[in-house]
Amino acid sequence: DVVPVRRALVSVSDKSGLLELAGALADAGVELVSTGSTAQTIRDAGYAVTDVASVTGFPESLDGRVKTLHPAVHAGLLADLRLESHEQQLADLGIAAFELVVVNLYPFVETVASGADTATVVENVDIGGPAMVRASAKNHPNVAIVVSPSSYAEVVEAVRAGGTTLELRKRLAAQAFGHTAAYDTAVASYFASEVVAPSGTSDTSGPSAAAGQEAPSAFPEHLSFSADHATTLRYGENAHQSAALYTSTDGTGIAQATQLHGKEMSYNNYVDADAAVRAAYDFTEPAVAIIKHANPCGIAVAAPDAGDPIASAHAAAHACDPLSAFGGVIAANRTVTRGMAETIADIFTEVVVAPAFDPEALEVLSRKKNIRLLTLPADFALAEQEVKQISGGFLVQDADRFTTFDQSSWTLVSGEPADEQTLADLAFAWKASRAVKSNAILLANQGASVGVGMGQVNRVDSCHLAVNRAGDRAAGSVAASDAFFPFADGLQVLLDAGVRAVAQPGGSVRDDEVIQAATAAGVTMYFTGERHFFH
Ligand code: 93A
Repeated sequence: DVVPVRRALVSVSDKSGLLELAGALADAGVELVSTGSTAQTIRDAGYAVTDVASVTGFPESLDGRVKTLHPAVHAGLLADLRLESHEQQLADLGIAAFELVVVNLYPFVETVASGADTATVVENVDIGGPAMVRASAKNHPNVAIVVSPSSYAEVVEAVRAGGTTLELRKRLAAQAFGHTAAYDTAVASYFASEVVAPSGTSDTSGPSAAAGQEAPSAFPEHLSFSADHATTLRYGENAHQSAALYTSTDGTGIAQATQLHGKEMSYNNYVDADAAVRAAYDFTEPAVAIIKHANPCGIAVAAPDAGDPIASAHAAAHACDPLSAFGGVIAANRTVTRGMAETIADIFTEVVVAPAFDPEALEVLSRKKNIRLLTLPADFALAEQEVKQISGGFLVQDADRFTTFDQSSWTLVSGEPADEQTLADLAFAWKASRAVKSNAILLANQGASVGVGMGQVNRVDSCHLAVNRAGDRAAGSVAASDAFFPFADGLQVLLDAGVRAVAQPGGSVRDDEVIQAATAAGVTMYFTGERHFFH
């Protein structure tokens, strides 16, 4: 299965390492075929190179939009020379096969990051490059496809040793498909957020409003509070701060909760109850979130076969981090049962908030004088807009929701497609990670968080925290990250701990590095295409 390399197609935007590669291939007697500026660079260095136009018999045209998109190139990439019929057809057509393809794509992500206008960004959507990459990766029994300068040395070594092995070609093909998938994810998210913009803003440079959204020009009317809607609180975040709760007039959010029992709600109780409800209500299945200082110490959904689903979700959420759950705030998205109440009764808990309590549950929990029990209205909804105060003003934004949660739109960028259970665990981890303060890393297994890393100022520390909290439960768990991995280092912490699958938005300039780390570990990774910062 060793394929000797006689002819290579080289077409690269990133020219780093190009001359060393071209020199080594030329010395090994490999014929080089290249596009415009790649050929020029090689020729200027004194090596022989064939212009792709002389292979296609067609000039590079339309400002470079059509260079390699030609059957004389693609038949040479796609012919399966294990088949006599393919070999015969190539001979009849007078087309020579390529055994090595070196392509890296137009710098799309870098062009977006530079703040370029839409026309320039669109011109940097590479069409011919991905076609060659995918054709060569598909045809890996015959062709080695190289998409990163970091693979040049290994490939040169193989060429010198007599050819590429099937093992190497398979590995390169996996990287190649990951590379084009990441590239298309970046293109798709750019189009969703920057091109499909409100009329009149589509050609401006710099950040524009999210698709179809107008910026709120006036302070939202339902948030125009009056003293009629104020409740004085005993104190604020600390005992020396005075505080009040102002309730909005649209009937949404935790401020609408009715207290059935316990001590007066404090400022911090409201903050944590809000975070808990936000987390639990992200799930349609029975779910429980346990919150401390606005971060989850456990989130879980009910086991599919549980006799008492909400009690099973609570037990699993509590098991994530029992130490931190001491003094926590619990939210359930279903009626609290006696079973759940009996478990809570043994754990010091500040607040339990749920749509309702079974009478026996209320009886059990009411025996504790201080525990605050809150119910939510039957038509409970979280607020559509969020307001955050900064000194001298307010920031207003649409609430971050999973209105478009659709796992089928995720892109597999590394490893095998996940089986049903793993996909379910990834969906759970991804949703749960949204409740974690950034930078968020959440490890999960069987519908329950097993380790949460939160609030760190770099993603590596969040990964360490999640792995340490999970302990021996990290191995075999799945991971979600609220934003992309800027480098492979954070992901590597998860891989070293034995995480089996990962969901993250993607979109980093170094996605390739990150995908390669996952691929090298044989770990499945999906790009979700959507970031969920929570600060
Ligand atoms: O404009 S394209 O989408 N059309 C093509 O036919 C084509 N062929 C190669 N882009 C195309 N490429 C890309 O050109 C490669 O992916 C590579 O990034 C770049 C190399 O062009 P040059 O050698 O002129 O720098």
